[in-house]
Amino acid sequence: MIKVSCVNIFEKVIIMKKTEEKIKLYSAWYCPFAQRAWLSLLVNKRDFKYIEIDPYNKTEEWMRISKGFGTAPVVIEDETTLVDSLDILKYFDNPKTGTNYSPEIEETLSFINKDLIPSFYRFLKATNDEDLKKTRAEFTIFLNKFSNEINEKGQYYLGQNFSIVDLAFIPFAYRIDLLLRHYKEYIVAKEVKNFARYQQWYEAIIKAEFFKETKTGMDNYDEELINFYKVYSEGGGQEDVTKS
Ligand SMILES: N[C@@H](CCC(=O)N[C@@H](CS)C(=O)NCC(=O)O)C(=O)O
Repeated sequence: MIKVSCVNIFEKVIIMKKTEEKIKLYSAWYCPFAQRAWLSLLVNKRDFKYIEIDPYNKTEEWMRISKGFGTAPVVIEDETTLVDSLDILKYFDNPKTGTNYSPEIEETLSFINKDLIPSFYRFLKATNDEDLKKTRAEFTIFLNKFSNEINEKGQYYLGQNFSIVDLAFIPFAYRIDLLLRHYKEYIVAKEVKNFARYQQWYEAIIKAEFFKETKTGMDNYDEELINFYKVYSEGGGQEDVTKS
């Protein structure tokens, strides 16, 4: 298995990124939470400087930048520091240029963050037969719930309006397709009842230029993601992601 060092990845990422200093995005190339923030900046057409960091390396500087949280993403604009990806999505939300937020979607965001995403990680990390069966069934219920609630009157979750919900879930939907297929032989098309609807939503976003830009310019992005998450597929990796 080829293991590309962080330095190589870092160089590639730095070359392709914008250099406007006003907004700084501290990101880790593999991180789905950071990808949310990155997508939001692109979709809402904000200039920013991308800074690749290793959030697991708790240097003094990183802990100072991240206000003691030590997690990616972090976004800084002037005096404002944001350390949570959903807060970042809301902060840059701009219905005129990109995303759309309304308080009515809070319940959906909470479902995505507290049910759907932790259940994805539980399934990815499951190793014994009993856990695999249980986590797979639970995850499939949640994924079907998301799919069933995609509005039929447009290509996005809310229908015609591109929204924060689309950005909140798409980095995970991408990893679900890639990683669960690779590590758990889980094929979304076979598990989601309303798959045509789900696929239409999924492809509308992953084929968009802004999504492609967040794939870091690495030719072997998918392969690198698969390598990065190997330890998760064996039950390791970050622990709190499985908790609601
Ligand atoms: N609630 C945070 C979670 C972010 C998160 O867990 N990021 C991971 C990388 S994907 C991280 O920085 N982990 C470092 C650590 O847990 O020490 C958000 O939504 O922004």
